[in-house]
Amino acid sequence: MTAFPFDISATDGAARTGVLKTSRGDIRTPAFMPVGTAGTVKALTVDQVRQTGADIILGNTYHLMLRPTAERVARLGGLHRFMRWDGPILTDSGGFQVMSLSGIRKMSEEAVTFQSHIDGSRHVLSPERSIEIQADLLGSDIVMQLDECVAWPAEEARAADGMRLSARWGARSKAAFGTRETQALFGIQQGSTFETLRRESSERLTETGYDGYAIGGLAVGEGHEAMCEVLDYAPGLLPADRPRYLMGVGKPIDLVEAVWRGVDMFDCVLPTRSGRHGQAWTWEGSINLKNARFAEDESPLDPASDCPASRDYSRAYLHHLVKAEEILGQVLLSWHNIAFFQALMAAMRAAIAEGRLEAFRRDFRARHLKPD
Ligand code: PRF
Repeated sequence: MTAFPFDISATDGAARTGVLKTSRGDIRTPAFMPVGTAGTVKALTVDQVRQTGADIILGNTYHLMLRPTAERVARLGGLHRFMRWDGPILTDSGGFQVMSLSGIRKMSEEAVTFQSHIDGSRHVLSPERSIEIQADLLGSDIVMQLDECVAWPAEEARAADGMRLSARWGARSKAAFGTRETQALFGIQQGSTFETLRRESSERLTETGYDGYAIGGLAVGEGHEAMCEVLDYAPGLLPADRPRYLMGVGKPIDLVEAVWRGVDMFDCVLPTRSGRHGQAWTWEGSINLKNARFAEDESPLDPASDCPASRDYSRAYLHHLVKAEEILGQVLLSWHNIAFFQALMAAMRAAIAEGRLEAFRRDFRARHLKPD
């Protein structure tokens, strides 16, 4: 396997900071990956995304295979060239998006069969086809195995079936991926909220052997406390010398609690999606710019930020843009939120390096655990 070098430069309790070195550049960890589902981090140019400090973005097999199709992206030179992002790209394998977005689906040992949410057309996604799309056609740098994310809440027997199918699909994904010089393959731990299943999942993943390990099946409705309970043990079941990636998480408070428990990488639509709905995340918590209390508030979202969206525009102006449903409101709030998430990760990296993550977390909880 490639095994992109992962240099951990400091630890603080279970938390770690370091650099994952890919052929397209370094990823400073803990890292937050903005979501570029359909070949775009919604509302932002890649130059804006880069300016926020993001080292890597995420793309989705499910969306791109349906439109414009993975074959077309390949003919156009791959996803990096197509969308003009020259840094690393991690692609998700498609199984989770099939579950959350598509119409009818059939899950068999061989593959998942689903109907497009766009035009109802029928598609088959197997572990081998997901690898082909991600690694060969899109040209992803970090490829995820196809897995099954069991809906929450789940009976233990159902969660065990999904976890074991995911483990078998992982082994098939690895066989299809083979050995590559400049691309990495990550396995995905499943097992819902059951410690014995998470343990078995980790053992099977470690035996197959991957370049990195994701924690899947969380943030699917169980809530912050239940997720934290799983994160009390789940990261520690995975190899300490490889990156750990918590998929689809989360709110700033989730990121802080997960980093504290040993997670290195994250992705979430929250900063861009909530930005399009008028919500801004700040060091003091989240606010909605629609609120009348901002109508004549001349302060920017964060005067100390070097992001223009955070520093140069008043809350009054943002309030006006959101109320008037102007596109610029969505752009500026998405931009600000991505910049805030990157600033949060940078602050945690510094806190870990200086051995003060516990104090950082205590202060952050005091501001962010209070009701919005
Ligand atoms: N599996 C995959 N992608 C995901 C998840 C998962 O379990 C989640 C769960 N939060 C988000 N994205 N492949």
